Amino acid sequence: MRIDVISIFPEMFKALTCCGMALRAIERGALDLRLWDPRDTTKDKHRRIDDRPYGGGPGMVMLAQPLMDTLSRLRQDDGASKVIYLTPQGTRLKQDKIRDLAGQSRLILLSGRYEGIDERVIDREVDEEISIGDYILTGGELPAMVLIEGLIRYLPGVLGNEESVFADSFTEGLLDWPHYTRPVDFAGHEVPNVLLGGNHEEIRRWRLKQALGRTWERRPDLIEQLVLTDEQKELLLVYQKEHTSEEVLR
Ligand code: 4FN
Repeated sequence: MRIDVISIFPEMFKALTCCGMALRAIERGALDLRLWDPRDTTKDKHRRIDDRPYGGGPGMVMLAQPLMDTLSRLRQDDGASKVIYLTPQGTRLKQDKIRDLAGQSRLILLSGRYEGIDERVIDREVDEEISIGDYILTGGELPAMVLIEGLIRYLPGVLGNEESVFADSFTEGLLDWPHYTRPVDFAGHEVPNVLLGGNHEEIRRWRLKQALGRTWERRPDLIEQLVLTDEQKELLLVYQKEHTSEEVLR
């Protein structure tokens, strides 16, 4: 997958590519990440990429010209790529959107600064507006990195891909179950016995029950979106009985 990112701070993306799975994806040729600085297309001697907003008010707006010129420059070898602007006005990013976008061979991501970009760039060039959540940020670079990070695990040949992406369907849409590793006794806190017994069916049911129960407790909105199997309904009911106090039951 080729991803072109337009940002006035291309160096921020070193945080993504210095290490970890994104680096591995690049090394294996599964990810071709290219950064484009709109400042490189400016024509004035001050290399301006922003100006004051029409209508007045605080802050600055990113100029249309450097963004449009950057887009036409990076599009020279292909005009069929989806352009995504990371913005608080966008649709909230969810896993199913990431999965869909992973099917594209190429993406163009646009990260804003200041108060955002000239609306005419959005009107003319942007195909999708995506937001990673409701909080104030100083730029769209981290949101772009969040999206790229989310895409990594769907790229072919990136480790963990074949097994962990598709095989964990029995807990799809659920929060994780609790994880434990050595030692069995950590400062008096022990690992649940079921995980030490080696009964794989019992372990599978315990994990599924924990995943369901924790999702029900912490993210009821996620549970509501699911169609539970008979086994999942049964296990959730057991969890709810175990975790509901006598007081609430009365
Ligand atoms: N943010 C809000 C309301 C008004 C402005 C902002 C805000 C960076 C260029 C956009 C923020 C959050 C999630 C991009 C926030 C995102 C951004 C994102 C983002 C500089 C203009 C700005 C009501 C959401 C709190 C600054 C709410 N996902 N403006 O943060 O780019 O993608």
